[in-house]
Amino acid sequence: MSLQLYVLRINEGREPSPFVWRARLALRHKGLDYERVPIGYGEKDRLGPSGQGLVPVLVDAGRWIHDSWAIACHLEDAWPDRPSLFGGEAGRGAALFVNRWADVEMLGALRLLLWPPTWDHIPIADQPYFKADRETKASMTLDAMREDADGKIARFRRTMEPARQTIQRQRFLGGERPGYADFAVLGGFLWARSISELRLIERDDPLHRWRADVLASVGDFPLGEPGHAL
Ligand SMILES: N[C@@H](CCC(=O)N[C@@H](CS)C(=O)NCC(=O)O)C(=O)O
Repeated sequence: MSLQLYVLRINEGREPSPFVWRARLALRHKGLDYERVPIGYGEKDRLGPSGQGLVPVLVDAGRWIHDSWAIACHLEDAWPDRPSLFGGEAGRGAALFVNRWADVEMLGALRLLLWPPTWDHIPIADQPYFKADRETKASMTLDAMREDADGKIARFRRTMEPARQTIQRQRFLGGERPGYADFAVLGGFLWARSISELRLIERDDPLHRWRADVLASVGDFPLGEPGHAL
């Protein structure tokens, strides 16, 4: 078996992409060994064979697969005997909804909070690209994004309410076992952890218990120090 995962790596070995974290958690859940291939923002031409320029990209025996959801589906279909990411077809459908909710609502609330500190940790040569790209996407400057951090954290905490209510009734987002719905959401927290020491959730938030349980489920997962992913 030969698996390679292309990941985004910035200063001090930080890996900020929430989508890459999803893929790493899924590979770990499946118990699959793989090689991580780090690239910088200026090296996306190395993803050429995938036909696009975003990470994560998984290369499985010469086949290039891009998009974190497509990677999760590939892992589930190619290794059906390993621990399931979805727990069946109905679970796959529900996990897709959670994945899209996390893309739109959760990451939507996190972007304005996390793009500025991500920029702080990007090699100087790549900063102009990142600044122009993210400022266009957000229709505001990175400096403007830095304003009202408390308001943005409050919005993020409200956004997490459906997840909070779910894990107060069951152990994981998909039920009693961890799975891809959990990894899709945890990816956002691991992005935050990789580039900041922001307290995204309050000390007594039930999401702490859930986060710890998801991480425990993947065993000895290399996270590094707070503020330093790996
Ligand atoms: N829908 C894609 C999104 C992938 C994506 O946006 N990746 C970002 C990293 S977070 C990226 O590669 N960005 C490169 C860039 O902005 O130039 C997925 O789920 O994998």
